[in-house]
This record gives sequence, C-alpha cells and structure tokens, in this order.
Amino acid sequence: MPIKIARCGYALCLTGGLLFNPVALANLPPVIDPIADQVVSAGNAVEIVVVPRDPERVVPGLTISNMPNGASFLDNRNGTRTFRWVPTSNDVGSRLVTFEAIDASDSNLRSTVSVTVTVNAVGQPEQPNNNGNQAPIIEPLSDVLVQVGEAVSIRVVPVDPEGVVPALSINTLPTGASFDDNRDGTRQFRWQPNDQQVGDTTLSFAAYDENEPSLRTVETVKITVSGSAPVDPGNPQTPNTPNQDQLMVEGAPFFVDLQDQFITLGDTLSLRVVAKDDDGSVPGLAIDRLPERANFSDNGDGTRTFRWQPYPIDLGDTYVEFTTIDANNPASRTSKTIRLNVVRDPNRVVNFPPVINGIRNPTIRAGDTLTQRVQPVDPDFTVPNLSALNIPQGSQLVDNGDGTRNLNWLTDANDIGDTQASFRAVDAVDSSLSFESTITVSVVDPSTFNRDGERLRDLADRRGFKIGYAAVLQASNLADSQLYRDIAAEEFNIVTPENSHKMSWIQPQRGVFKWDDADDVANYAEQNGMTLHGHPLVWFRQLPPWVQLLDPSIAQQVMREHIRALVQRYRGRVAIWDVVNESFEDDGTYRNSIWHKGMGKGYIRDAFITANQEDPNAILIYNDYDVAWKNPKSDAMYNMVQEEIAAGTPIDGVGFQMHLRDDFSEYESVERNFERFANLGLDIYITEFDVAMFGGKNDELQAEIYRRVLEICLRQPRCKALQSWGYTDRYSWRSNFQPLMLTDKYLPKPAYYEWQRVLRDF
Ligand code: 9MR
Repeated sequence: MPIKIARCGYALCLTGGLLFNPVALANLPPVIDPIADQVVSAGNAVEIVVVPRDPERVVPGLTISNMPNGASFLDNRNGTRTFRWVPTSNDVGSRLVTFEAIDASDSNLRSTVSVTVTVNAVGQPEQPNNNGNQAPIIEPLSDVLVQVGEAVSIRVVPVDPEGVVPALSINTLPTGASFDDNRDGTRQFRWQPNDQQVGDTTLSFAAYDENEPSLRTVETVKITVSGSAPVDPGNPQTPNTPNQDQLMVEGAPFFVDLQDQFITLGDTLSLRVVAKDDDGSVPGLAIDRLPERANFSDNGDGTRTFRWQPYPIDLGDTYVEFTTIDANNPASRTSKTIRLNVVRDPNRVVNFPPVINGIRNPTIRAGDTLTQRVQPVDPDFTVPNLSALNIPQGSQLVDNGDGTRNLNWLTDANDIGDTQASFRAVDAVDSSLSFESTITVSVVDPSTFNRDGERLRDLADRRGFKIGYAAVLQASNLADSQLYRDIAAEEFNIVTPENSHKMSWIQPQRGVFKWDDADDVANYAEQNGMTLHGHPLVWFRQLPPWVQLLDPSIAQQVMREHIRALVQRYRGRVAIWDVVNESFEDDGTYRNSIWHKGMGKGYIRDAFITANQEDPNAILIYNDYDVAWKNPKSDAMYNMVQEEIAAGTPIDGVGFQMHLRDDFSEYESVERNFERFANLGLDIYITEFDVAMFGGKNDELQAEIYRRVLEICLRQPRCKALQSWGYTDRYSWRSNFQPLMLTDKYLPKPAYYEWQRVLRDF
C-alpha cells in the first residue's frame, strides 16, 4: 500500500546530522567521538584512536592529560591521534585518561572525553573489578511484515546504564542484508528480501559491554517475508516499481533506481537522478539540504545529476533526501532518502587542496564597517597559509592569531559601488596546491534598504502583540553586522538567540559557562527595547559531549544545574523561556533523551519547577515542532500539558515551532488545535516560523502562508507572539529554500508586506 506522504519535520531533513554546517558563521565547539573504557592485561597493548570533529570542519587541536608513563599519543596526520600504551605489572589498577579537543579558531571552545583504563595482572580475566557494571539494553524493536522486493530498515539503538557506548552484533545476516555502523552508537539493519527468502527470519541483535562481553542483552525481531511483489496501483505493469521506502502518494511521480551509494575518498560521485510519472509528464526534482560542495544540476532531459566529492570529514554516512514533484500538481510528491557511505582506501594517498570557507559577497551600507572574517580550511586537517592578493583601498587585513584573518573596512559615500577583494590559501604540505577566493563587496546607499509603510514592531506594539525573529549566533561578528542588527531592531519587538543558549555552546564543559554571545544578545535586546526569549533550557540535541556520555543517574542534577545557571543569570532579562524543547517523537511517544533516561517523563515537571524557582516572573513554555496541527504528537503534547496543569506545574504556554514547507495546508487544523490549548488556559507562541520554498521560488505562495498563519494567531486571543526563525534568507538554517521575509540582500519580499498589512488592518 502506498504510504501517505510525510511532512518533512526538521528531524527528517536533518538526517545528515553532525556533518552539516547550516550556519557558516556559527562557531561550535569540537566534539570527540565516544570512547569506551578499556581493560587490558599487563604486557598487552591498549590502543585508542581519538577522533575529534568540529562542526565547522576546522581541525581541532587534541591534547591528553594524565598520560601514563611510557605511553604515546601520536599524530596520525589526518586529524586524529592514537593513544598507545603497553602497561607493565607495576601499572596494575585503574586510571583515568582525559582527551581534550580544542577549537582551532577559538581556544575557549573545548570538549573532553575521559576513559578509564584498567590494567589487570597477567592471568586475570580481562574484566573490570566487580563494580556493579550492568548489562546494556537495546531499545525495543517490533516484528516486521514485508513483501518480496520491499526494503526493511531497522535502527538498533543500544543504551548502556553506565553511559559507555555498547558494542552491537547480529546473530546471522541474511544474504544481501547489511548491518552498518551509523557512527552515533547505533547500527542499521537493511535488507531487501528476494523471492528465495519468503518465510520467517528471526534476527537476534546483541548489545554488550566490550569490556565485559558476558554482560549482554539480546533483542529478537521476526521478519516475515510474504510472496508477491508490491504492485504500484497507479501503474501495475511498471517494471520500475518504486521501493516502499519512498514516501509515496498515490498517482505521484516516483524515482527510478535511486539507491544507496558507496564512495571511496578521492572519487567524485556522479549520480543521475531519474523520476517518472505514470501520466507521462516530466516531474520536477529537488534535493533537501545539499551536502557541502555537492551540486544537483539539470541535465536538460528531465533528469538531474547529483555530484559530490566527499572529504575526509565526510567519512561514514551522509543522508540526502530527494523529492520528485508532479508537473501538473505540485502537491503530489514523493520523497526518498538515500545513504551516501564514504570509505577510505588505505592504499591511496589523497591530498585535497585547501579552501576558503564561509564567505559570501557582502553588501553593506556606505558608512558601515565591513568586518569580513576569512578562514582557510584544509580538508586534510592541516592549517593552510593565507594571504591577500588585493583588498580595497583603506581596508586592513588583520591577523586574528587563530589561522583566520579579518578584512576590516570603514566605508563612506565615496566607496559606493562594487569592489573586489581576493585571498589565497596555500596547502601547508604541498605548496602547489592552493585556492583563491574573490569576493565582491557591494557598498550601497543606505536608502537601498528602505521598506515602505510602517515597521512591523510599531504595528504590533499597537495591538499589544510581539513580532520577532531568531538572532544568528555571534551576530556581532557578521561581515554586515551593523546592517543585520539595525534592520532587526527596526522591525521586531522580540528576539530569540538561535543558538547561543544551547547547552553545547553555553556549557561546553560541566560548570564552565560561555556567556559572551548570550550576554551580547541580552544587551542588544535591552538597548533596542526588545523582549528576550530564551531557547532552550532542556533539549535532546546540541548537547555537549560530556552530556552525551552522561550517566543517566546524574542527569537530574546536571539538568537542574544548567537551568539554574541560565535562569539565574538572565533573571528579569529573559522574559520567556523555552524550558523544555522537543520531548516527543512523531508518534507521540516520549523521546529517549538523556533526560528521559535519567528521570522518565518527570523531567519535564522538574525542569519547569526548577526554572520557576529561579525566576518566578519569567513566562515558562514547552516548545516543539510539527505540533501546530492535530496529530498524534500534538495529542501527546496536549495530554502532557493538561496533566502538568492539573499537577500545578508552573507552565504558562506552548511554543509551536512551525517550520513549514510550501505545500502547507493544515490551517483549519492549526486553528482548532490552538483553540484546545488556549482552552486549557495556556498562552500560545509561534516560536520558529519559516516557509521553505521547496518547489522553487514563489513569493506569492510564501506570502499567503505567512499571511494565513499570522491571521490565525491574531484571531486567537491567547496567541501572544509570532517569531520567524531568522529574518533574512542570507542567514537561515534553510537558506537554500529562501524561507524568510527578506531576501539574502535584505530586500523585503511579499511575505514582509503581508505581515505588515495584516498587523495593520486585520
Ligand atoms: O537554526 C538552528 C541551527 O542553526 C542549528 O544548527 C540547529 C542545530 O540543531 O538548530 C537550529 O534551530 C532549531 C531549534 O533550536 C529547535 N527547533 C528546530 C530548529 C531548526 O533545526
């Protein structure tokens, strides 16, 4: 049976996870891949490859503390290091070794991973002392029914009560199946059974502690394969019946032979993407979140080619989602996610040239200062040399002392026009490899940015309403920060920091808080009379590595410390807090976050109570995505808040994120849904609104969605605020899909004028 098309919640769109860098200018701390504790007998070697990753793809520094005598920590010249030690009988016992990754551009950004190395006397079994170590568990799996030719994909998620990452094995792999490492502690079982494999196959997955393999849990799944191949009802004769893992709508176009890909480092993938429609029309093709350096070009024959040369940072899996769109009915679409698995050939030496990342042609107003950061990056993790080839008269190239430089230029009316600046990065190992980058700096008359009519915030103030945006991380470091901040201050009366309250950013190590950017936003909000909306105190994503490896038994303590620190610091300044963010899965079950593991669903109440103790005047809300309309997830959220209200939990409202796409049509359901939450006495905040133009630029359609959502909010007396997730397409987590109300050149789109009109007239 065809499956009804699924709306792309951001979680699905983000399947590539850590490998993407959606905001080029956000500098996030590096992380170290989880490392299991080690047990070794005296005389044997222990070897640990320490793999740091940096979301900005700049190779982090790596240090070790507490290195045992005689051990080494050698540079593998690929960004990783190997800790190697052969302990002697004098070393029997346990010691804690700590590895630290340090951001290449900001040495304040660090993260650590500690490993206990236990050395046993010769002859003693390689087991830790009887320390109460418990067996890991596997999250429950359900039996599966498939037909021949259908794809089965099962994610196996092991959890260890001690917080180490358990090993996973499978009893036997059916022919043609795979059991791949997702590189996040989980593995994926994939299988497309053939007609020889009809019948029941029982799989047993075992999770075990590598140090104590006897401590294991086995989870069994029965896969029942039935005989007949699935028939596409729209096209019973088609030999190219699409796989069921395409999210299909009846009669919608479908992909032909679009499969997972394997790529060897050094090669470039060239993948022709072909879709068909039973009615003979040529369907459109789109890709969500193109990986960096990839392109998706039109072949002029109805097909497109996806080209990508992966870098060492891409080793492992990246997922991309393709969508094919009916030429006659854009709402009729099929999406399919494929896996790109990048492997290294150990016999092949590949040296990639450096690149200069993250600069786009800036546009600034005459009179502003350009502050353009230039950061050369080498995919092989070496640090390239950077020089300027030519820069505008009167500008300076300043060394930031961290491998980057800043082009600073105070402009005036005489500079109006386009001026170029060029930079060269030279490979640190092979000087014949270099990269040049030229940017065009447009200095324009300040009146270019004038917008007709009244400012949104003035119109909103008059109605006692809040209209706002999310402020990009480190807005004061943007090349065009004066323009970015001035327009926001003119238009909005409420602001949320998009990233700077997130735990990985603000508490990179336990008890170490990095307040600079959050303080900067708080000061900016105050200087401009804007309400400050904090986001989020408790979330399952963007956690620092030390929390990812946390023993759930101390999750409560860590959560409370974090809430107290933030709410205390911004008491009286942050008016609204997203206390808990995204606790539910799409089916309405509780997400198995570290917080849930530690406290069960009670963490939500605990978080609200803790926040309320620190600032009884702050408005405390629960925030989630894909809950603005009625569905199992919003039902679950409804039940949860109802229960909390009954228990007297200090919850004031609900944040509905609303990351929409251009095929959005659930207005009626949103209206009813807001009503039921309002009837509970809760306030409603639309916290993260944007509309990704997935089917291509269509300003009128976008403006209509902007208009209708604002109208729903204004019709509902309890709807207090509408904030878009950013305001210029230049700085959006979904930039490719121009989801915001100003273009990437800060010019107003119809969506802007619709909000203006509705705020004025509605
Ligand atoms: O826009 C944010 C982006 O810059 C971050 O990289 C990303 C990391 O998870 O988070 C984005 O914001 C999310 C928000 O905090 C919670 N709701 C979903 C938003 C979009 O992913």
